[in-house]
Amino acid sequence: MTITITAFERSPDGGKGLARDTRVRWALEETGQPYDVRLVSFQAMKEPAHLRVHPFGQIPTFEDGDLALFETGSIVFHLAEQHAGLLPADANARARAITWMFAAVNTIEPPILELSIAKFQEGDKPWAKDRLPLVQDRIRERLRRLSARLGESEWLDGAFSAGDLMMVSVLLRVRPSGLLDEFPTLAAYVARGEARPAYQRAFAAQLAINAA
Ligand SMILES: N[C@@H](CCC(=O)N[C@@H](CS)C(=O)NCC(=O)O)C(=O)O
Repeated sequence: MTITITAFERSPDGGKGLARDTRVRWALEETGQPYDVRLVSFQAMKEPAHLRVHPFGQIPTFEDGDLALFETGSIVFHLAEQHAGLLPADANARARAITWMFAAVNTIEPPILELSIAKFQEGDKPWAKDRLPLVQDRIRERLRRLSARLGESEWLDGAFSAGDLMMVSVLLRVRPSGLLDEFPTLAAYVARGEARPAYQRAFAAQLAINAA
């Protein structure tokens, strides 16, 4: 049975790898799992067939036999549990890597998401100009502390793990704002993630669809 994920028929970023199917593709590549992709339009995502798999009408989804999942954190965690390469064998190290996965989606990603909402969905509101710097500062505060924790280390906790995969993926989404480059330690960390052959394959696969 082949794994099938969903991705945008046309990603709003035009193939810069910021749509969240990229992190799932990356995990599939790191763990050596072949997969198919079902492309969906914005309209199809809100129709019953897709809503049966993704209750919020979003991408990506993951289907493998009779298992259907949504939420990238859960999908990457599932892959990391099923296959070698993304979680350490030592129980404590494994728990710490999982903690970083949660930190990525629960602590770092929310203010980054807030920034795109402030810019693209609420940019025309009368209070938008006052709100933007507040959101940017909330991101800076998170990045400052993450950068301090990473320090001179290559990855967040020992060898590359699903925690790094999720963290790098989340940080990539803030790079277009210029905020990531204010933290050279984190910019270099993200570049290390992007240099991994598995990331490159994932990136190229989503680009091929969007450039077509
Ligand atoms: N927390 C979800 C977020 C999923 C998400 O926001 N997906 C975006 C694409 S990156 C989407 O489908 N946006 C279209 C929409 O919400 O209508 C996850 O990590 O899987």
